[in-house]
Amino acid sequence: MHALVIIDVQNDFCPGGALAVAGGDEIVAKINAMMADFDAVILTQDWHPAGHSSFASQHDGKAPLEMIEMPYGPQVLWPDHCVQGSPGAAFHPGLDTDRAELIIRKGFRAGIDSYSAFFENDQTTPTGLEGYLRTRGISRLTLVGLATDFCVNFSAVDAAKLGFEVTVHEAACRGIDLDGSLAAAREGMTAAGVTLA
Ligand code: VGL
Ligand code: ZN
Repeated sequence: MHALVIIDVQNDFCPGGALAVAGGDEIVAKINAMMADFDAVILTQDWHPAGHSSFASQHDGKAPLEMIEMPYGPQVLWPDHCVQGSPGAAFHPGLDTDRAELIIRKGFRAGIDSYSAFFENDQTTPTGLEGYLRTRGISRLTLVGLATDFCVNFSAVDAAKLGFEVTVHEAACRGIDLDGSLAAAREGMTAAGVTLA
């Protein structure tokens, strides 16, 4: 069983959104066209409470894209984005969400961010996706979506570590590229055994 896992194709990560990824909307039609080729389609949705600890607005004197030290390690600070129930947290209106059999939400705990669809940024708190995939007999994953160097990257590396056969379809991803993070993500994914297609 081979699943298409569509990472965070949400308004806030598309042009005009709070944390816009360049060309984020360009991948929507491609992703829709890919869906028919998979046994299962799964969506992830970045889903933060207002005042989330990853928002620069919650840290005096800090600006978006600066780093802080959290109890679980270093954390990039972001503009307020993907607040639960807000238009920015909604999926891009062009995305065909009807085909999705699961929507996994992440980043909903105020004190911890979650880039990966499998584990929060402490790298131990599970989202439950692993159990869902295993109990459905899904062993192969193709990942697409936003952003290549953050949520796609962390999801792909965790999936590979868990023993899934993972491909990232880069033409259906777009990255943020913060201080070389895109090149580092490609290297990290390759080292983890992820196939970049
Ligand atoms: C993401 C930064 C903050 C992502 C989510 O989806 O890549 N990036 N929250
Ligand atoms: Zn987020």
